[in-house]
Amino acid sequence: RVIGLFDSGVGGLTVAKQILEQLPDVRIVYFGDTARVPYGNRSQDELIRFGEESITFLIGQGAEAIVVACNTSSATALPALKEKFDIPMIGMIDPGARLAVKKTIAGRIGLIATETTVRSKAYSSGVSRALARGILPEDPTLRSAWQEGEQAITLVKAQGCPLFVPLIEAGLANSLEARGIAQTYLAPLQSAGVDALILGCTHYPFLEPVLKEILGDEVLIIDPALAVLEELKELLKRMNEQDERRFDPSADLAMAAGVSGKSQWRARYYVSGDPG
Ligand code: DGN
Repeated sequence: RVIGLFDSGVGGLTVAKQILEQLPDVRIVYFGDTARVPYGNRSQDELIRFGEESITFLIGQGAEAIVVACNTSSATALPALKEKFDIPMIGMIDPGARLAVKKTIAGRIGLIATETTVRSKAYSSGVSRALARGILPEDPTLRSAWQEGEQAITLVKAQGCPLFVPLIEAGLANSLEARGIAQTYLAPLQSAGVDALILGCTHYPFLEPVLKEILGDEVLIIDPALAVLEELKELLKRMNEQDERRFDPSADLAMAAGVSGKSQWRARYYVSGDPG
């Protein structure tokens, strides 16, 4: 399978890394829009247009599904992009929000992201959607407190971090400057008592060592890429099942030719020459 990923720059590579490590059979085509980075303050129209261009390029490279490996694009452009292209598409927000709901132990979720992602309130809506869909925290105490209405699970603080992406793109993720700026950005989240912090920008895992050092063990860092990976596994399963179903009309022929099971599936390509 060929999966297409795009981001404003190197950020989406943190998502690509998870996929490459966990799904060895998947091929990745990656587009980093380094000519137009950062996306953090782009308008919705621009982000939709950039997304369309990236996806068109990736499809041209053989992509069969797309991971929008940019939270800013996912937060603002995903519905429009899904509408425009007839190809399976996974964004960062809903998987990330679901993971945060599962992992929080105090129900106090925090977010760091680009200004655009913060302004969109996409993660707050994502957390509400996850809860409405019946996703529950894994922590038993919080789970029962929430079910009995004694404890809320919400995004209590969202912090825009406009200086992070330029620092990371400049290769300064481990610099003293990055550390100082991270301290400033994280202080309001620490004051708000967040126990789980969503890295709401795919660039931020590059800063994880610095963030961990500042936050200590009190705050769990949530990388939405891990949840995207799980969603991608599900999608690949569905795509494979669909392919097997599509083979059905020729199944008799295949049986007559003496092939079955997996070999039948491969035979589809041989017989029809039509992979789609
Ligand atoms: N990596 C992108 C994201 O996840 O939002 C954004 C980066 C940017 O260009 N500001």
